[in-house]
Amino acid sequence: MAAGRSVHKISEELKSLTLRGPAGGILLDEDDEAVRFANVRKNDFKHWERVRGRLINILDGLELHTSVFSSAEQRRIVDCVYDFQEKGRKGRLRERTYLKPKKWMRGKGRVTIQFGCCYNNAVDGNENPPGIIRDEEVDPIPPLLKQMIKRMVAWHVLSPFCIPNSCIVNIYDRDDCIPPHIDHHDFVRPFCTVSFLSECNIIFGTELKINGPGDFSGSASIPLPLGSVLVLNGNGADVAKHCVPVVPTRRISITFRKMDDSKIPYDFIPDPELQNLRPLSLRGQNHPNILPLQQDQQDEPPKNAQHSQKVQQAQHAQKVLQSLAQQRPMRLSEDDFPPLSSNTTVQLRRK
Ligand SMILES: O=C(O)CCC(=O)C(=O)O
Repeated sequence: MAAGRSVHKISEELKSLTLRGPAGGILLDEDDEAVRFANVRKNDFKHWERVRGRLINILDGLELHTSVFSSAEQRRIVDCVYDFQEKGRKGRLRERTYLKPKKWMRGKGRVTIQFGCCYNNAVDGNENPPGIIRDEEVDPIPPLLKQMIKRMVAWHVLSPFCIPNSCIVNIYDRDDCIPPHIDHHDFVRPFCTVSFLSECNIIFGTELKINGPGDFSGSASIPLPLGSVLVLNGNGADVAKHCVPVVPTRRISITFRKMDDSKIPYDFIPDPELQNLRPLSLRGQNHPNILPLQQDQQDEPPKNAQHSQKVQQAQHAQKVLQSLAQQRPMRLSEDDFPPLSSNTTVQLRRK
């Protein structure tokens, strides 16, 4: 019973992050959140290219965090995206929130739904240059997508110093793509993209080749697992271009970005729910998901198999979180100095 209280305490604490909709419905799962947080994996990437005579890791600053959103959460988010899409089709979203390509053809583009700001890819009919259109309003970030932001900050995926205040949903149907680009500097770094429905590769390189409509190639390729978050920063955001070539089956991604303060739309109202978000503490002692169970709690025989499994999961979470908290910079290995001609992407695992 006492050990049960400890597990209960963990989930109570994590309820401060409870992910509820405006009507009180649970949007994202909170069960076993300590265990799930402990199971998030972070990969860094290396791919060396010569840029202006210097050999550099063009993927420096990229991080892929896997298992951030569970299958059930992904389903809820995708359903919510379909609702937006339906509303957009029926003209029920604010103008320019929902955009679709003028003509459907292979490699022509994709449906996008933008929240927080109206971003212009290319010079538009009103002669607005590419970038945020400050005097145009779109719908604000909806509750479920705000919950995603809270989760990513709480789980150390996004920095509390760079909390997104805009996002763009990309709905790729078969043969849709996103062409090679570097994200506009009206958005600050880092920013991130979350993947749903089908896995695809995102291609990076200082030079990306356009072989045909939606057919792009580059020197580095990173598979994006479902429910994962790719954080783009440093060279990975600003030296390498990136693109997603035509996809064979439907895929959805949501890109979250913080606007540069000087580019924020004139009528933008900061969302109070997204202010002062804090990551879960990793510093032992004062956070219940890394507090060791009391001795008497550990010794008490488990009441039943399910209960004992919960206790084991909590202990596992405590151990993983403790080791995360104690992490030292990684030691250099041969992987840090790949052969100069290497064109493979080396993935480093923290754990
Ligand atoms: O769909 C993706 O994963 C990439 C999206 C992207 O590059 C963007 O929204 O700028």
